[in-house]
Amino acid sequence: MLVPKVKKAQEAGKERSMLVALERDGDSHADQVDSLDELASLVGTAGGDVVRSVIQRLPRPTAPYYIGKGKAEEVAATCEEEEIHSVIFDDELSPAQSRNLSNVVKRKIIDRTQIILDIFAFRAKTKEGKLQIELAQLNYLLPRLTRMWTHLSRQTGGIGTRGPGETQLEVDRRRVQEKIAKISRDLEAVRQHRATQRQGRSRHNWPVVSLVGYTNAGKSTLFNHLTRAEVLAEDKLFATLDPTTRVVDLPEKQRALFTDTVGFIKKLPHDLVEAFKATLEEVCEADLLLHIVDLSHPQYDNQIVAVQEVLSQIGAHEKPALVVFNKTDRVAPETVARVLDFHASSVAISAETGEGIDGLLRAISDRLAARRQRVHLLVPHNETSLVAELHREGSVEEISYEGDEIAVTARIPPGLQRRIEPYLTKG
Ligand SMILES: Nc1nc2c(ncn2[C@@H]2O[C@H](COP(=O)(O)OP(=O)(O)OP(=O)(O)O)[C@@H](O)[C@H]2O)c(=O)[nH]1
Ligand SMILES: [Mg+2]
Repeated sequence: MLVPKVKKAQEAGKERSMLVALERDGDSHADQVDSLDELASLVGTAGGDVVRSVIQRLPRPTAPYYIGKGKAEEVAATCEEEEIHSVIFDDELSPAQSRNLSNVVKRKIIDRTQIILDIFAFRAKTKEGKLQIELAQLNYLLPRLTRMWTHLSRQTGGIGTRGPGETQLEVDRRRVQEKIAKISRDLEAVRQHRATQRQGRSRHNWPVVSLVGYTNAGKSTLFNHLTRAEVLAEDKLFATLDPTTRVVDLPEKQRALFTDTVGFIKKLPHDLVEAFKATLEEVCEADLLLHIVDLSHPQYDNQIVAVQEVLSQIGAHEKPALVVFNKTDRVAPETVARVLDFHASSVAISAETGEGIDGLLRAISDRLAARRQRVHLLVPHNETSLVAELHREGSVEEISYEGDEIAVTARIPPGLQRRIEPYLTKG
């Protein structure tokens, strides 16, 4: 079935692409259309121009051709008529499916995973980001190396080409495997370095708050608003790849480290999640997750589920989380009221206008305060460094100088517990 929503205009110099999705039994048609819209913006971000879009209805994908051979032939004809260069599938294809499809369609066959890998590849800035994406690309490539061999055998063809060809394939495979091993070692070193950095940070005892959410939800915009940092925020998918961390002052004299990181997406390639584990470890180590949701997006509830799925893949689904509905400036107040009612432990903000941010900071502070114990201390005068520490890392509620001692009532983070033990009073 043709989906007319996609614009036909061709932008100069861009690769003309066609999108293909499958609607299985039980899938909602509207969800498929939205998923194709999302794929179209991914393709746009990757530099392609979508000129056609089709949804094929089948009970399930077929093993050899994904959309069935007849449909593949129709796609081939459309490509011929409309001078389409590449056909992009809204799912990850098996190596065999993409080989068979490229034989019938005779165009570049690309899948959702490749598009996402492609975008990550040109977005990655730091050495770590680049290593991670290269690892994911090589893992994706490895089982697909045979495809090149098939092309090669076609060209050279016939008896006798097979032996050397297979040898070449083995060589290629080994090279890729060696490269994968090397990058994995390099990444392990990066991971160690990060762990050391984190230890350094935890010496401050500041809680860590990680911003997570679907790509384009507004994480970087909020992060910039809170920290006055200048992280790239734009209306593109996966604007942020590398994590950034800054200190934020919260009400009740609390401080926390906020981390902005990579956005999630539906069907986030497994290789990518694996490769980005080092980056995502930041999320796993957080004391509190802020799950940023673009409330103005028609699929916001599906996006919440997609984010929760990725969180469980990385083992962070049981972390304390606060749902933050963003972009309230773009939705009706009744909608905001309804979702706040529906989702326990949620707040609504506009990172753009700043509306609701004070409430958000209070909510974060309340959540984190639960981790802090209220203590009464009598500290000798010569322990001024402890008093300074209490000011810096805890929140001092009362302080009075009594003879040789200083009486302090403060809320302290768990890390200070042992340090203050000798001076505890019943209070
Ligand atoms: N109207 C409106 N737009 C917003 C708001 N917050 C963010 N945006 C816009 O949404 C787009 C995406 O914002 P980002 O902050 O880059 O989103 P992100 O979640 O960091 O995205 P990735 O890094 O790609 O995962 C930008 O064009 C922002 O200007 C908001 O509260 N209201
Ligand atoms: Mg961002």
